Amino acid sequence: MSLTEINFDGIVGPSHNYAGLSLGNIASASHKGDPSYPRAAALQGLEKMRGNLARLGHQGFLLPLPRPNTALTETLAYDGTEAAQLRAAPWSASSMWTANAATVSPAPDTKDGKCHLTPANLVTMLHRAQEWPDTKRMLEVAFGNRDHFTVHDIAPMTFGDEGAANHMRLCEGHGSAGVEVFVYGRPGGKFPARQHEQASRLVARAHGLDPARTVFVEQNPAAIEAGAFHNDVVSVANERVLFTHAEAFADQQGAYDAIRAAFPSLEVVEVPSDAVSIEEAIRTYLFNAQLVSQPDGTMALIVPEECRESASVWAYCERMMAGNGPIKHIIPVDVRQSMANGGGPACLRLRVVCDPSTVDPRFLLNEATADTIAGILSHYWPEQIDPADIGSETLAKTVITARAALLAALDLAQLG
Ligand code: SUG
Repeated sequence: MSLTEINFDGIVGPSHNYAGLSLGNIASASHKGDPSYPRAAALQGLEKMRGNLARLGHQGFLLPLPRPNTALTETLAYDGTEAAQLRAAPWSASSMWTANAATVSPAPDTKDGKCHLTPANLVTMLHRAQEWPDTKRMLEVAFGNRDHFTVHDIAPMTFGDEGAANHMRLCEGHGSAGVEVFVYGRPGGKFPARQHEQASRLVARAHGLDPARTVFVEQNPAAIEAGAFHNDVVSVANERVLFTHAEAFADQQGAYDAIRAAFPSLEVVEVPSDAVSIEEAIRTYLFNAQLVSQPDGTMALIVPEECRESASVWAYCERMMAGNGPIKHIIPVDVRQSMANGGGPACLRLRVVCDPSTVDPRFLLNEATADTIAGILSHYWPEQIDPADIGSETLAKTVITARAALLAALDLAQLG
């Protein structure tokens, strides 16, 4: 068995739009009402996938979910008195951010030696709470090999769970036993704390993690108030390295100490606030990056283009590349359409450490599949959606036809 990390990116759905649905997500709020460009958005995501396929040798993808969600539309019983945001929820393409699809514990970390996945209930936001039934169904197909994977039920709805966006794994190498770090927020602040401690603890138990190799850390309430609605907006980990803003955790030193007690070779790369303010980190998504181990053994940080345009962030990046730290390469990518809704490179991917031969091959990307997907996106994805189009019959038909064409092309019509 050769275990490797595969990034499963969400293909941006044909209904991608800016409805300002996520309270506490500054980009989502500030782009509310803008026209969106679903075709460009999906092609940007596909380019990121192609780059990582070439760089890392493996790349997976997950499909857009069925939209508009007719069951949710019926439940919401529109009569014209409802708020516009309620009308937009069934149209959201938010499943593109697959870091929120599930929490994943790879086989070396679990009691039964299988890779465990718990779909996130995403209960805090209506437009996201509709995702899990279809996400679960898709995960059960992609990771349907029961000798190697277990797909769990969601955590009970009273405990908010937002999946891998609040979960980090430290390890000597992806295939060796890791220490899993769950980051939760304490409710009561200006913005919702979307990951509840009880959900994190429940997922860790369900996955059969060793308590001695599991750490629970509280997010800094001030970071949530500044717009870090998920921990992956302010820190990211890979192998021995934790790349984090100095204001990510409620007790920063306490968090390092707790992780180091379970994982002594932890290497912290902390970005001080006087080099990059928490606001600038959130605006540019420096930490919503993919920190990846390249085949030559070096680590690369795949950041949004916005980082290169920020004087303080890019100055820090240049110093980091020139220094002796573990992060040697910084690779900017253009995911602006996703960024405008608060989703950077890390939001767009779900990391799964597994043997690629155990995954349903229909979810693995190669150049030929990428060309097929590009052809469908270019032909069927709407070029532009204006806020007034949301709810229209014509747009509904376009979106439904586009997704069906993608599923047929990928031999995944069973998820229709
Ligand atoms: O849940 N945006 C997403 C962004 C998710 C980012 N994911 C991670 N950090 N891993 C969210 O807030 C915006 C939708 C809208 O406004 O229409 C949205 O849902």
